[in-house]
Amino acid sequence: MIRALLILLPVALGLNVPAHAAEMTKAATMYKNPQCGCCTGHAEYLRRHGYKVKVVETHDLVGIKKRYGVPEKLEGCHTLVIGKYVVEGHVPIKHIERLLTEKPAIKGISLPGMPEGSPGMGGPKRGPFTIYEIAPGQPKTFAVD
Ligand SMILES: [Cu+2]
Repeated sequence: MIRALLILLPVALGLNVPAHAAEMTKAATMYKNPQCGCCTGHAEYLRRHGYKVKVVETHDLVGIKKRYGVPEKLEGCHTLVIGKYVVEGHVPIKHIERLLTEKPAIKGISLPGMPEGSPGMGGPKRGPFTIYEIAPGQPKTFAVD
């Protein structure tokens, strides 16, 4: 038993270091209404992909979206803040990763509305998702998925 622990301990510690470093860069804050279940679904999805998600429940999502520069037509059900970026709605992980890797000069990205089949929403996917850039001016497409 003790021998097993001694063997496993360095392995556990060795695995902890990169995991912790990854968590540091993947810390996110989610602003959501207390009643929103699909928001929780998206938070759990992000956690499964290694994000450390702090959930802040608020009745002032309008104020939050205003603060982070999310225009009305790009609003989703929750607002995620990761580093200097905002991620609005049920955005699939690969686009969040691309945003964080490429670091474009925009405020963030959004999958507006709550399309069926998007992460955290469940149900069948009924068509391609258009993920938009959050930036001043007319919304530009960040990705089609
Ligand atoms: Cu939702």
